[in-house]
Amino acid sequence: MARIVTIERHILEQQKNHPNATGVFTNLLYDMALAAKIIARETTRAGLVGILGASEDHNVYGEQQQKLDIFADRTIFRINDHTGRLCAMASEEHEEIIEIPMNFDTGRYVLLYDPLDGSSNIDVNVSVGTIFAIHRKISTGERGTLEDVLQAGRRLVAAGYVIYGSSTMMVYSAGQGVHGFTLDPSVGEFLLSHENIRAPQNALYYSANAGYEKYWTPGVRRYAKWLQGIEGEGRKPLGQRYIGSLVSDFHRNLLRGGVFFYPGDMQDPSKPYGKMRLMFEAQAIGFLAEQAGGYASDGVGSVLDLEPYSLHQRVPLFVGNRDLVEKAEEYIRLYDQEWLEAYRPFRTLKMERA
Ligand code: P6P
Repeated sequence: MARIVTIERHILEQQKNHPNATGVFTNLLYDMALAAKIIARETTRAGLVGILGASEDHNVYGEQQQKLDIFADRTIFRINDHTGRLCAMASEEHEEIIEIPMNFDTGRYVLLYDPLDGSSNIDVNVSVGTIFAIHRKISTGERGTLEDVLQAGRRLVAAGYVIYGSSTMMVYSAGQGVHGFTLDPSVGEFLLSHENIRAPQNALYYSANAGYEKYWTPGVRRYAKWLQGIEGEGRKPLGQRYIGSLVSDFHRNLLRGGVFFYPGDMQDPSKPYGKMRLMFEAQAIGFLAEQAGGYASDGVGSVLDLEPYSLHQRVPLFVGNRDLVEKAEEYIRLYDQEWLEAYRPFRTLKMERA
């Protein structure tokens, strides 16, 4: 009979290699698993409990919040606010960092999360996901600060996502490889289903919103043609798959090999940095990609090396098989000098000291 490995057992087994790791970290990941189960239950019933559809609220980006966004955001907050494991949280749906209520103890970790990424797909029954990232507290005070939250991806302790699709999966890494767990609703447990996921050598897909090709820079346009086998050495074309939900697109490419890209462009030269959120999407996905042998770039270099300057800053994102992502950097170096000059200053902006 195959081993039944829950998330808790897997983390405990992994921690044997990390003598100084504490159970706090295990419990923090377990808290995220509980949040995932609660969100999964609502996501699969969204059409039935009147939770479907947009709410009257809007998030910091001015995007209309879907009711499930708000439910997921509140669920993750309520599961984590009182545990004493965190010194602060940050959510894609909140403009400022989220302090731990004064009546609760604080802890050594910081949790950043996008509660329901791809939420515009909810009403059309397309997979959506939760993305989370965990940093260690670095400030000296009792409670967390912006300094604890705005850390480079290189310093991440762990990251993961939950994908609410044909099944509910939780994929995480604590720095020792990427591991996938599938929810068995009959017992309410995530069970190990994909141990040590590695990006396949041979990629099958590329994911990009070709509807925006008009706005892409010359290098990115040529890169897309290279992926299609039209430009360059005439490689075997990759299939184009784009769901419009980062977690779903990334998950498929992670398992089957491929590259996802959402480039910066010059539609507005003062905003050459694209759409992806560094702190709530790119860092976690980039950490997982690297842990699986892949790579994540903003078109210039690793997104994990970017020193954040603002909680909701956006970055271009090319993520997946390392050779495919490095090819994007090469095309940008060769053909996108104008964009590079517009974007480079954003890579070295410094955090506004709170
Ligand atoms: P577009 C969802 O809003 C999201 O942030 C990602 O999940 C997804 O990859 C991307 O935006 C889709 O953006 O502009 O192609 O609809």
